Amino acid sequence: MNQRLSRRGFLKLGLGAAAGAAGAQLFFGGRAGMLSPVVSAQTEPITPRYYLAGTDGWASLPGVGNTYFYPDPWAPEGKTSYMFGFADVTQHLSDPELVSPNVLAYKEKAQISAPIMYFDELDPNNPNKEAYVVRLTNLGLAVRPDLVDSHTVHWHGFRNVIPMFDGEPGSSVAVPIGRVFDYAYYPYEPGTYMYHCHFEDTEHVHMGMVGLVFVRPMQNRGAGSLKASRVAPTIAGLYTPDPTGPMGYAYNDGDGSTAYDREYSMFLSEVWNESHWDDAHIQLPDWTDYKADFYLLNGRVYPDTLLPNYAPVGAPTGGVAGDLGEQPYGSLVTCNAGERVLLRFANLGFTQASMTLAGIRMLIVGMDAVMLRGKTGVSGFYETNTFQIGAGESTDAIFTAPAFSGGAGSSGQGYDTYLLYNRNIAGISNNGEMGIGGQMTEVRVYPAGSVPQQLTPHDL
Ligand SMILES: [Cu+2]
Repeated sequence: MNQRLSRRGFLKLGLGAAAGAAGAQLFFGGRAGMLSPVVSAQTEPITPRYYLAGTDGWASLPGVGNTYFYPDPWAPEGKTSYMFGFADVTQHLSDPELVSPNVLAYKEKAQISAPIMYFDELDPNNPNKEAYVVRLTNLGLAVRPDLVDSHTVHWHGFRNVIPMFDGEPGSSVAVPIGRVFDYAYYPYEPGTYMYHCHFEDTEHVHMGMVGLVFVRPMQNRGAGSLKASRVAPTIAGLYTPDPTGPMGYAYNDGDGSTAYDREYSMFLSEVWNESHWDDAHIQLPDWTDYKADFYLLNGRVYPDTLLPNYAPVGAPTGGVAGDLGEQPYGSLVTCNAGERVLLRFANLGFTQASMTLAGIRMLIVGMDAVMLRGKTGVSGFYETNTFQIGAGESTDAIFTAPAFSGGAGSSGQGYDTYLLYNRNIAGISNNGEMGIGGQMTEVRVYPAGSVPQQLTPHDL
């Protein structure tokens, strides 16, 4: 099998043969990345949209400490907790594979909340059926060189999975240290998903190899769509904003009911100190003892959640030196009065969260990447201040920012503040300490026309 194989030839061979070829390439030195064209009518390799590097690293989770397992005494200055994760090395896609010093420099620089990935729904009428590709390499672990685990990328809840690219290592492909593999996807179902490494998944998910991925609907673009002026994404995943209207739609609603002006990712995960210490110190955690000590929102805990997005370490902008270099995502929501804001929640901690937006009703329009609308068209949208979100679930919530009140109660800063937080009281504590922390952030509503148009989801 080679990359010139036609689509017809591929269909004749079937996926079983493709999987066999994958094994041959993996074990006999072929580049697994050559597999990506097999699932496409294209004869040239598809340029990956994202390039992830699996490795380990250290997170900064501020809290009162000095328990046995926290802060980890081996942690570098400013850090507290060992972890595994993915680093975003998309900017180095054109570097030589496996030997790029730019990519190798990310060893021990993983993100505890994985790179936010987003895609446009594929056009079901496009005969080329070109897949999206996510490239994964495995840099190994700096602190645990004895631990030679592979890594994978698995889209949780994704309904159009190609079995070979599912990332469940028992039945598809995992990436050993020093190798590269291209995962291919056909996203035909818009919505909010999450992805994670599926290798030793209880451990790797909890250690940080987990993040949010979402698919934006066809309705956002194309002739005759509600959003004809939208421009196709670039390789980096960036969109050219539409200056004339809402940024997009959460789903193919047909009537604009899921329109939004801004969108933010709200990824929920957790840290059990003992397991993170165990993995650094060559011990084996007993997962039946699980308890969450930190509850993370986009990889940080309050009040760090209010700090801006940072370019991750190694980014072209130079990254940020300091404690949060590998926790690049803030969770602060800024908007103008009257705007509709989509919050994409996904939870891959191990406990249920009870997310509350105090003072603003949220319109729940989707759950688990399904628009809440029955087959007969009856709307299941509902308004609430609080919703429950269990492990492995996602929820799409749109709120309309209320009128600006004059900034009363927020020290005259020029905006109104509304708290967004986990009402499970443990979820807003940092390591059990008094006071607030954890899964909490703010929605700041400014007078109309104050906040510039959002250029990219989550202001990335
Ligand atoms: Cu892994």
